[in-house]
Amino acid sequence: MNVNSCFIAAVLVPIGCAGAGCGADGSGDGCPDDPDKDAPGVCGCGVPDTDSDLDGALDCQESCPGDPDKTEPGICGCGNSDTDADGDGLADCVDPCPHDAGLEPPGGYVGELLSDLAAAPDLHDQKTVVVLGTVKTDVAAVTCTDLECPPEDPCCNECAARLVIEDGDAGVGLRAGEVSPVGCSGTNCDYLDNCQPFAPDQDIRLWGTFTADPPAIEVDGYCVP
Ligand SMILES: [Ca+2]
Ligand SMILES: [Ca+2]
Ligand SMILES: [Ca+2]
Repeated sequence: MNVNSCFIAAVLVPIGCAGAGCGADGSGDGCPDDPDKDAPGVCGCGVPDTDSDLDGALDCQESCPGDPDKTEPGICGCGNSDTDADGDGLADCVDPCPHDAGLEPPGGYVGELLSDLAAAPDLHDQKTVVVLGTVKTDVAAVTCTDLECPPEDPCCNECAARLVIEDGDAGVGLRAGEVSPVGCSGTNCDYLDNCQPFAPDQDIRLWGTFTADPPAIEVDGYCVP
């Protein structure tokens, strides 16, 4: 046996401490450079074994240490649920119509900004567009029959109104399509509540053919985003 190696071993191996956690320097500190740890633990020296969001996975073991419901970003990212509310296989965060299974804009979802349509209508003339906005009733354009209603039917009048979809300062009109009429119908008592299917102030995603003059969309389909 080599005399020198025997001497070194006798100096370096501390008495009463063996295995993980025993420092190579014989101090008993497995993490000599980490003042908070004596042993590597799960996360290793220099990284605390902390579970910040208390979901059972240590911060060093997961990609979403601040989201107690997720350990990986998944589709929607940390902090956002991957819920698929309508069960159509698309998570809500990537589903243009998250509440309507099977109802999607044509050709997948390609967003168009209403401001783009309003700023350059000729560029989009006769094209299929998909837009997101809020339905507004053009109150000035509301027309109602003006009948004398009998007491038993106080709201006998019929009303119609021009609808606009708005996003900030931009807005385009909605035009009646062949399939589903676009406009208000109801009575002069409650026409603003009877704007179906486009209730006033309802956020909506719709698609159809855009015409430039006047700026309007002939609606083919829509959903509540
Ligand atoms: Ca955690
Ligand atoms: Ca987590
Ligand atoms: Ca979905």
